[in-house]
Amino acid sequence: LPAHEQPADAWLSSPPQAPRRTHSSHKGSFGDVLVLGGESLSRRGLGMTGAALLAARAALHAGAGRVLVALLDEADHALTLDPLQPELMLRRPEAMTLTQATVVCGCGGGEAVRAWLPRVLSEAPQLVLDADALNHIAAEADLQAQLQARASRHLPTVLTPHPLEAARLLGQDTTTVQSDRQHAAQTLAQRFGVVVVLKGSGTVVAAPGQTPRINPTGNARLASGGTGDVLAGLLGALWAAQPDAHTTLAGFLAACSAVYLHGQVADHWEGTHSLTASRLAAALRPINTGF
Ligand code: B4P
Ligand code: MG
Repeated sequence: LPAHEQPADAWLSSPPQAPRRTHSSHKGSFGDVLVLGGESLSRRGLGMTGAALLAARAALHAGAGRVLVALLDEADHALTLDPLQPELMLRRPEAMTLTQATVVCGCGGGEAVRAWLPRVLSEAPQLVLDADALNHIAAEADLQAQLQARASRHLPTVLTPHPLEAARLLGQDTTTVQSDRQHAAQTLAQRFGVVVVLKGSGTVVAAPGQTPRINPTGNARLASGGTGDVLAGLLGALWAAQPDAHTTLAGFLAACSAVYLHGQVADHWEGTHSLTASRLAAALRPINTGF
């Protein structure tokens, strides 16, 4: 069935998961999200700092306990504050401890993120890889081996490619990927031992040993720059909050929940303002709050 005709129950048989935000909870109960990114793909033009900040804002609004941001472009190292979102904690990349957080890597990041990938792949206990991180991995067999090594060490990873990024990872063209999206997502999931979120109309979530899911929510309001970065941050927040976050199943459920909620905001969007990525991030709410 086309995605928009999928019964919601099929998706909700594995319903969006989140720990309850109980009365006694504190920020440590919901985990840290660490966003690494921000540089553009080419040194010819900077300007992807926004991608990392969008991911970070999304994680904050979705209920992460703490959100840390490492902007990889040297020009941004002097920044200590996001004035529109002062809750975010900007840190120098070299001052980051990767081992305590759910790491979201690659929203922007350009060439600089390449240097960080070996450390991120080896140390992050939970890892979301997007955009430039995926493009570097697609281009280098060494990085692909390091990604596979994470699976052997039972360190879970979620990849969030759009069709072009998936095509690069598979060594195919976009038309082939789009001709059988579930197959493409499942092939990537098996090859690297990871969860795969193949984005686009009818986002597919695949993982080894799981039946691929097609997200029934979302619409073309999401077809604008930055919404993918918001998804990555939202996913990081939902994953960080899982009590058993260190499993691939937790990453799979967080991915299912994130794409569902991301699409739902677009489906419920009303009013005269268009749905920009900033507004999408600001519209996110923690789930399962009980209030
Ligand atoms: P980039 O220039 O790398 O774009 P980006 O920075 O990754 O943008 P962003 O992060 O906002 O968007 P993303 O797609 O990650 O690459 C863009 C290029 O890649 C395009 O020029 C094109 O060549 C290729 N490409 C990208 N998407 C493609 C597609 N679907 N088909 C063919 N080629 C494609 O994240 C966007 C978010 O919005 C995702 O969550 C996605 O699921 C959602 N979304 C977008 N349109 C939607 C729709 N119609 N229905 C439901 N959800 C939708
Ligand atoms: Mg993207």
